[in-house]
Amino acid sequence: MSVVQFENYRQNPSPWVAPQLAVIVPSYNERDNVALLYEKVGAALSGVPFEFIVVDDNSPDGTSEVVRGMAQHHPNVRGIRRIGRRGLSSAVIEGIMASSAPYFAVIDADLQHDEAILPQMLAKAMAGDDIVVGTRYSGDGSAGQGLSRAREAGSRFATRLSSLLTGQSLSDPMSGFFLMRREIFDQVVQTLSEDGFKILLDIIVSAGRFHALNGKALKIGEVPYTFRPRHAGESKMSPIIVVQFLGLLVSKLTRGLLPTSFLLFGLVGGLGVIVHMGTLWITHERLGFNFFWAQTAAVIVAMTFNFMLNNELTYASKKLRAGATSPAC
Ligand SMILES: Nc1nc2c(ncn2[C@@H]2O[C@H](COP(=O)(O)OP(=O)(O)O)[C@@H](O)[C@H]2O)c(=O)[nH]1
Ligand SMILES: [Mg+2]
Repeated sequence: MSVVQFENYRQNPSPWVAPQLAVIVPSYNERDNVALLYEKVGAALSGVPFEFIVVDDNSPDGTSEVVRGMAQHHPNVRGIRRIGRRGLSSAVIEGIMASSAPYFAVIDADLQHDEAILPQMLAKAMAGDDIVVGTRYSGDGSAGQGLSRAREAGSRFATRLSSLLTGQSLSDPMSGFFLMRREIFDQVVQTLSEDGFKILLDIIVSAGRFHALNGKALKIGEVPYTFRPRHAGESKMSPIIVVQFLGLLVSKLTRGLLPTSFLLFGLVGGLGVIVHMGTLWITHERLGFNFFWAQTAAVIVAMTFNFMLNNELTYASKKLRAGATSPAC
């Protein structure tokens, strides 16, 4: 903004309207997607005062700089840049906490979710639904070309597993596309897990239990849509995320008695015992080391293995990288 523009603005400030809806966009390496998503969301939500909050984990591709540039032109765009942290769920939680809008929606940055259904989702929430989920698996919805066959089978299996937890016959609790009243979120935010990809499932289970304690049922609405292929960039889904998801399921099934981090730590420790015994056997029996040196080798190998796996899995959200002075992403 030039000095003249700034002075003009000071004399005629445009009226400010509080956002009614916060659109939360978790992002990691999405520089070629965020601006297009903003345009599409703006077109879909025309007339709705909304803010667009991108929570980026210091993406190496410079997504945060792109968002900063967008915010120079659009007053309803905000960027949160997190340093030394990773994780979809924790990014979403942080974005929601940074907004005061009475409703929020969570949508992926890669244009796989169909933003055109946002007004319908908002209308359902305003009419009384506590949570409205964009679903790929009911009505006119479909996973379209957005998922490979293996991923669709995995997603459907995970959906069945999670109905054990929710006790609800939801068609797509694994969806990353949902809209809700923030009041419901505020009631359960302290019990949510920051690890992993499946924040919606976590919210449904936690809010369902909270409501049950008060003798009420959670009202969940669904709006079908067709899942699209990713626009640009690559998926961040990985086997580590799948293991974290299983940890979340057990943690929620035991009502937090076995936290995800404890389960992952235990899993790594158990595998470490196998690595230790295997190294001991090879060095002692096969390579002919005496017991002292075989045991020393086994301890060093198992210790290193445990550290590396814990760094990748248990502490993925603050993973250490060689050469970095602080947790790097
Ligand atoms: N802030 C943040 N966003 C993430 C992270 N991992 C994934 N995302 C974002 O979450 C959304 C879904 O991720 P994506 O890789 O498309 O997963 P997929 O659709 O299951 O293959 C995208 O907008 C990603 O950029 C992360 O560690 N931090
Ligand atoms: Mg995606």
